[in-house]
Amino acid sequence: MPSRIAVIGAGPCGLSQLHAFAQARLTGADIPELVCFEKQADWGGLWNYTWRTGLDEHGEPVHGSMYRYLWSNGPKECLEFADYSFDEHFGQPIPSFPPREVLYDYIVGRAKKGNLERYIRFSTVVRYVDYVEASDTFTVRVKDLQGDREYTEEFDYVIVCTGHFSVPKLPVFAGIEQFPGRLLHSHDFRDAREFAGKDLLVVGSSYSAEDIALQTYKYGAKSVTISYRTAPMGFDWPEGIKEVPLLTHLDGPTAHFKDGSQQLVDAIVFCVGYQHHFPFLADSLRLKAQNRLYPGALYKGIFWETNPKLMYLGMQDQFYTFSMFDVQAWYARDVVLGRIELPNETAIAHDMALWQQREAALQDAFEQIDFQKDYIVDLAQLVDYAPCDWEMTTDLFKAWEHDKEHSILGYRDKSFVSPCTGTKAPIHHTPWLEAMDDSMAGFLDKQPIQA
Ligand code: FAD
Ligand code: NA7
Repeated sequence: MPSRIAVIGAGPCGLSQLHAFAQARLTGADIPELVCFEKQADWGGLWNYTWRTGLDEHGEPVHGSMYRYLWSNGPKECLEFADYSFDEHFGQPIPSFPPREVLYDYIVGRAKKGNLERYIRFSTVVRYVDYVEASDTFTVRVKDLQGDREYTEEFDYVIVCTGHFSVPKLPVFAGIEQFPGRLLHSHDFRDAREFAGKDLLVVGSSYSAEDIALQTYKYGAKSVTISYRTAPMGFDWPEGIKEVPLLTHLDGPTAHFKDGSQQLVDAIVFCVGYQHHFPFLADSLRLKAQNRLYPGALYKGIFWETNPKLMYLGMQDQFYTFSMFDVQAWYARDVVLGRIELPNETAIAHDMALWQQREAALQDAFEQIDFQKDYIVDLAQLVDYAPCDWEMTTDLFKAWEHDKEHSILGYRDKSFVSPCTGTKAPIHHTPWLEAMDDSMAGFLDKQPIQA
């Protein structure tokens, strides 16, 4: 039995991992000592909203990338914890697309129920992790930010749960230094109202570009121009939002695009994605990955190929989130507890190659959804995570994709059935486009409409 595990980060993944061990303990298993290091003063990861950008109160890079008025961009039924339903947490059925604070409350609710804070050292940033071959352990150097003190401890396993949507990618475009307006990455976007009355350029064509375009439209931007690199999102955008090819250069406030068109803009939000960035890991342990469904070098999407005592959770591009993190956490736990044995190196390499080949052949979002579901089922079948109708979740995701094609402004007004409880969600009392109040009280207090 190994004695100590370091879990780095108390966001959704870190909390899933602590919860998985705590559940095994409740059923009589001997579990190792768990120490979770969390650099923020509170848990919940990205869902723990901060108004700060740049550096935090300790001079550390701000982790948060979420913004005011953020509503879930997928149905909550697809991320529901199979062992802690929304019905249990809120005591009433709630609509399918909640605002951030509601999801934060839900994540934290299960952690509080399990008394998980006993494992967490808050305001403690991990500075460096290295592997010591002689002792087959990891040294973990951390800084207690409140106490202004560094120290090092040894662990038998390290589980990295630090997320990968916090460190921006930032391409350079000619003329950017002379651009007279506001320039920012989506990581630093906090409040759509800042862009009311402005002509905005959004660079990128994925979830951040889509949602920041919608948010700024909703809160009064004069126009939103979305510039894509590979392909437009192609939604039926309302008047005031348009898609154009890639930005080539800026000439003062004028943005020029690949098709020769141009647009006068007041501000630019670069929604060009994030880096998998782990400055606290020794080179030999550090995952280098793009935002993919099956990042290389991780067996089962979790275990560092050359040293499986190092694990990573949640490093995938994500359709599924909280429930996928749970299944990963259960699997990682069961390997640590010796309930699942890892195969030999050849079998590991073969398995990873099969998944990577399959990912490379995926044609569209529908196939990607099936791929991620199959990945989860591959893990779930070997662990005792609460039953979940995974096939049903893919149907929900596909319906959601169609809803977005049908109405990009209206998809959040739809209602879904929970694959965990069978509860049909009511519809929010106010259509998303008119719902300016994103508080939990505002969301829960008024009666929803029965679907
Ligand atoms: P995070 O939530 O990023 O948590 C990582 C934690 O690690 C943080 O608490 C951080 O402080 C801590 N940490 C980092 N470095 C260190 C260190 N060196 N030492 C100690 N602690 C450290 N998902 C959905 O399901 N629905 C949505 O609507 C949705 N919207 C999103 C919107 C935005 C703008 C973004 C960026 C993401 C969104 N996501 C959404 C996806 C999101 O990635 C997941 O929901 C989830 O937060 C991932 O959890 P995580 O634990 O992997 O990472
Ligand atoms: P994603 O999903 O990784 O998407 C990044 C986007 O940025 C994608 O459209 C890329 O275009 C585009 N990109 C990347 N580099 C460039 C350059 N150099 N020029 C132009 N466009 C570029 O990140 P998101 O922030 O949208 O989403 C991350 C999470 O946040 C997600 O889980 C959401 O729920 C919220 P490409 O298609 O590759 O050409």
